[in-house]
Amino acid sequence: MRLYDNNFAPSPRRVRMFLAEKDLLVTLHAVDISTQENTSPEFLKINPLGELPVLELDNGTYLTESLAICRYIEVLYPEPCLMGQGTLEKAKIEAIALQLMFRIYVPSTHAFRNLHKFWAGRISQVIEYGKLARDEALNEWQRMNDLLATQTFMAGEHFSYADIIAFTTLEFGKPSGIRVQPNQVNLTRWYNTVAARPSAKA
Ligand SMILES: N[C@@H](CCC(=O)N[C@@H](CS)C(=O)NCC(=O)O)C(=O)O
Repeated sequence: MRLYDNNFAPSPRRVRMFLAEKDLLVTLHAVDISTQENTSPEFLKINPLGELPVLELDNGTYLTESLAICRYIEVLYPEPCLMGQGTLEKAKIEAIALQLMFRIYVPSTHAFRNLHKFWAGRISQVIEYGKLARDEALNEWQRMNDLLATQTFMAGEHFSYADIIAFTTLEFGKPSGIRVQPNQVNLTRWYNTVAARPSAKA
């Protein structure tokens, strides 16, 4: 298997962290977003959306979407379990994963694209929209801080894929000013716990 990857982007990092938790090594193929290698004709043949990550299987099939890639890996390599044991736990992890993706990750990408200098000159930035998106993400992190008052991890008492989404999203948000606030003690405790895992370096 080969992962089309980018060191700075959160979606490929989700997959790298997932693989690291499973202790799986795959060949990494770096694709440079800053030079728009991801929109080159060669890469668009691999993923017409021009997005990373892409997992190339040994039979030449290309899998896109980090969630789909992780689910594929989870089925092939079920241990350690990252997407839940049993119907209820699976559903709870999926619910939090979707909330994190839509309510925090998406606004974080809007904040990054509209506020960060990386995108200046590459796209038209709307600063006010970026600030609104940043505030939306910050409000949701407060909600997550409240949730973590009564549970160890994002989806309950076990580390899961939801924690991988949350951790990579939080790290991604930092350059856009989306950070854990000093009074968010539960989120701080959770962040330090996840950051101490070897997979956090992936
Ligand atoms: N829903 C997709 C999102 C993929 C995505 O947005 N990838 C970003 C990097 S995090 C990308 O390739 N962006 C290319 C660009 O912005 O030009 C997934 O989870 O895999």
